[in-house]
Amino acid sequence: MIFLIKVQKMRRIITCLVLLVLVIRVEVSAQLFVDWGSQWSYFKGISEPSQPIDLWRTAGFNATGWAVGNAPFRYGDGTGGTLLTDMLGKYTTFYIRKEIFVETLDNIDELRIDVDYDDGFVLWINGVQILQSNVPSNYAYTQGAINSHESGEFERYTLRKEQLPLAEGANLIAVQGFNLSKSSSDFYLDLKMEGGKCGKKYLFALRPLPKSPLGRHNSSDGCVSPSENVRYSIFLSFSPHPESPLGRH
Ligand SMILES: [Ca+2]
Repeated sequence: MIFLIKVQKMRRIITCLVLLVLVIRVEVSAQLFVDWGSQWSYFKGISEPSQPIDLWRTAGFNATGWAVGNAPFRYGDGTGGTLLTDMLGKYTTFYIRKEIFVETLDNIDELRIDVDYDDGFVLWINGVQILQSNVPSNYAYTQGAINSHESGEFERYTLRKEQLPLAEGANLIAVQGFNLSKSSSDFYLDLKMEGGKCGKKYLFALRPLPKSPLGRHNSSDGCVSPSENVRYSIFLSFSPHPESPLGRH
C-alpha cells in the first residue's frame, strides 16, 4: 500500500518536471523584441511629429530631438513608466518609436504583439501600418480615439511573418496613441512584442475573444491562418504580464 502511494507521488513529480521543461523550452524559443516597460523615444502631440507627417514612422526620420523614457506612458491609471503630467487638457495624441534588431527571420513564424492601451493606437513596422484599434481614419495630431477603452488588460495580436514587412537587421517600430479627448481622465500606452515558431503557444490555453469572428488557427502546425490577424484575450500565457498571470494589472 505504502509502495503504491510512493509510486503515485513519483509519477506526479515526474509529470510536473516534464511540464516545467516544456515551459522552459517555450520561453527559450520565443524571441523578445520589446518588453513591457521598455525604453522608447517619444513625442507629445502638440503638433505633427514630422513633415511629411508620416516620416516619423520610418527609419529615415532623425529622432535625436525626441525625449526618451520608459513605458508605460500614462496618466490617471497604472504605475511606473513615464507620467504625462501635462497631457490632460493639452493634447490627445502621443508618439513612440524604437528600433528592434532581428538577427534571422528563420526562427520566426509569427509575431505576437500585446498592447495595453487607453484609448486607441496605431502601430507601424518600417512605415507600414500593421495594427490599429479604436482610432479615426484621420491620424492628425488633433484627433481622438473614437471610443473609450480602458487599460489594464492587454490584447494580443498574432501575425504571420508573411504579413509583415520585417527585415533581418534593424526594424523600426512606431506607435501613435490616442486619448479619447483632451479632458479624458486617463491615458495609457505600453506594448510587448515577441517572435516565435508556430504551435508553441498552443501548449497553453488561449481564448479567442467572444465577439471576434477570428480566433481560428491551423491545427496542423498551430499557426494562425495567413489571411487574418487573430486577436486573443489572454487568461493564461506562457509570457505573462509581469504584474499578473491573468493579463491584468
Ligand atoms: Ca482615456
